[in-house]
Amino acid sequence: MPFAQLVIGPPGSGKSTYCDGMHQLMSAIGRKCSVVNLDPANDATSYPCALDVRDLVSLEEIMQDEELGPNGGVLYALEELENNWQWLEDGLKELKGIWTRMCIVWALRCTDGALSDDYILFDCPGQVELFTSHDSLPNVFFRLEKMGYRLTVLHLLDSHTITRPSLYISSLLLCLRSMLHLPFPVVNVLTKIDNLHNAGPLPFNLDFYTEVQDLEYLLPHLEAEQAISPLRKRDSPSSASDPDRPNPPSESDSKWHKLNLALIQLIQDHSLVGFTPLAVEDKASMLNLLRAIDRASGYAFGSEKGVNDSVWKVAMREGWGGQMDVRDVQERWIDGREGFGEVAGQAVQGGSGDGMSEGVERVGGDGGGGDEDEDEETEEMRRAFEKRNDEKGIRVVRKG
Ligand SMILES: Nc1nc2c(ncn2[C@@H]2O[C@H](COP(=O)(O)OP(=O)(O)OP(=O)(O)O)[C@@H](O)[C@H]2O)c(=O)[nH]1
Ligand SMILES: [Mg+2]
Repeated sequence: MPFAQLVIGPPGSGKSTYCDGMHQLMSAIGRKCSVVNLDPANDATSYPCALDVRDLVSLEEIMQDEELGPNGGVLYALEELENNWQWLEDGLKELKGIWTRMCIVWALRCTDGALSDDYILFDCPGQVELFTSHDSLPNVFFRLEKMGYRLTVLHLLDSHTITRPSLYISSLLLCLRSMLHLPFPVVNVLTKIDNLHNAGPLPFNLDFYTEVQDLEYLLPHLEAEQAISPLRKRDSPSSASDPDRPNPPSESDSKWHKLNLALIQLIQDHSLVGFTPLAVEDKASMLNLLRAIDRASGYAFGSEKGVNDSVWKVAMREGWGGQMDVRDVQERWIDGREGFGEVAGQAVQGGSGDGMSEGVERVGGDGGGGDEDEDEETEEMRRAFEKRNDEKGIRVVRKG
């Protein structure tokens, strides 16, 4: 059965970098995978691009011919893609043909004849309209589903959003809106978790933000933020004499309070949103996310289980990838912020990659139901995996 990840998220949330990192990880664990670029504004991809929407449409030409700005141009380009669906369908079939021929060469059996082992990562544009209100992207996704792909939406959000209560609430609402617009299994991800060491101290631990529970505790922080907002001050006559003085409660404050409360209750009552944290260069973090995606997509329960798979794929299916406790993430990336700075620096500069191998040890230690359950075979796989990953770490191209 073919699988696909639809990688969406606001501009700059890390979609292309993630596709690069996930492509490297999947290649390292022996899962055949291709990346398709659906972002016409992506003028340089750091991953090997199996299919590129820019071969179908040119954003520059659209902007010139239709007299559109970059945002309108991207929406127009996606409409072009929808109207030229055959281009994408043919490209994917051709890709599958290439894989099948490679399978034969590698003497691996592709038994179901169709799009058997296909696994595609779709790197999508960041315009929020595309995944909250515009029709073209969902229509393309529905057609992929018709082709037989098992789809999972990967909604990436920069972890910077948790540093401000209002930003966090609006990101949660964005997740709900995109879930309404794209009715597929979804995994919400807080990216660049390694950057959180630059933010000031947070009022709550990371699990508060990833599990999205007890949001009423956020209410005082949200209201404190709103009380010092220039917008609210301008509305309040009492602050005219002293612009730095927080406003006393007014009628408009009580309206804000009711709105905040209603939003928090809406999010919490449905318990539909949660986040997986991610630092893209950290293998433990990537493996943890891949396991979450495998559960959401059904890959973990695949019908071909174990028949044609490499040891790496079986290991992932069996849960060897390990689960990363969000408290470990907190300890490593947020509480241990000073120590991390040096490790991250080495990894980014292409140094020894200590940060990554440390992560892999943690996964190995916690994974697959505990050390006592690990039999000799799994232990051997782990050693080989670590050796392989020492040779092939995740090295993404950092723009920033
Ligand atoms: N520190 C850190 N930086 C990251 C991580 N992931 C991505 N970045 C950086 O975030 C910036 C934006 O990443 P992109 O992958 O271009 O983001 P995008 O979502 O594809 O952006 P658009 O295509 O413009 O919507 C780049 O400078 C990346 O290097 C991460 O895990 N940690
Ligand atoms: Mg991109």
